[in-house]
Amino acid sequence: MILFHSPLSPFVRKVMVVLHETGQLDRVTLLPVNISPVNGDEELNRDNPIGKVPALRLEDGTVLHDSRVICEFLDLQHVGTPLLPREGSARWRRMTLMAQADAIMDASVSSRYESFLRPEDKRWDGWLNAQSEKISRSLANLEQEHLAELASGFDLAAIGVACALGYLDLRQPEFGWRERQPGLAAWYAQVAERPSMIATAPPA
Ligand code: 99T
Repeated sequence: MILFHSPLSPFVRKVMVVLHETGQLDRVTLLPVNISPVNGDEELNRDNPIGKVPALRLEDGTVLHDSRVICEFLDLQHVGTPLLPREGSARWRRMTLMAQADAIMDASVSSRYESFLRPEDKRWDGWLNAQSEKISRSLANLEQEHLAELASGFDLAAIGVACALGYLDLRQPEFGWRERQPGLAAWYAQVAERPSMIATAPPA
């Protein structure tokens, strides 16, 4: 299989962590893409019309996107403990946490594009503040409501949250999330030591 890859993308990182955690790394060849929302990649656009990474091209040419679809696909391809409950209310709770982790990444990526890519005279502080508030509310909610769930296993939801926090460290270190959410920080300090997280850490 071929994975359209960028080492800085937290969405790609989720997929890479799942490949590590489920022992499927050798099934995938990485295809590096220099990704920007205003300067797409032709081959990627052909496979994923929305032009975003990650996308996974299977052996038969079928292309899967986005990251949540790919992670769930990979979770059905190994014989170890599933990384997402297959049924029941736990499945929907974990999927909602996965979605929340992705939404933190979306808000942070939006901030990155607004503050880095958009021409300086067109930048909008109100937009940046709103993204920060989304992230703050989500992190506070994770700390107050979901820490025990996160600590119960490194599944797709926990992988998503870990990759979202890693991305905040990469792109918004000034956000200072650890001071605001010490419980989440303690949890993250532990999971960041996992070989899958170390191997997929974005280059400094
Ligand atoms: O927006 C674009 O055209 C290009 N952006 C991307 O490909 C980003 C890379 S993270 N990917 C996504 O936004 C994927 C989101 C999708 N819902 C998923 O796969 O889950 C770039 C981070 C950075 O450069 O800082």
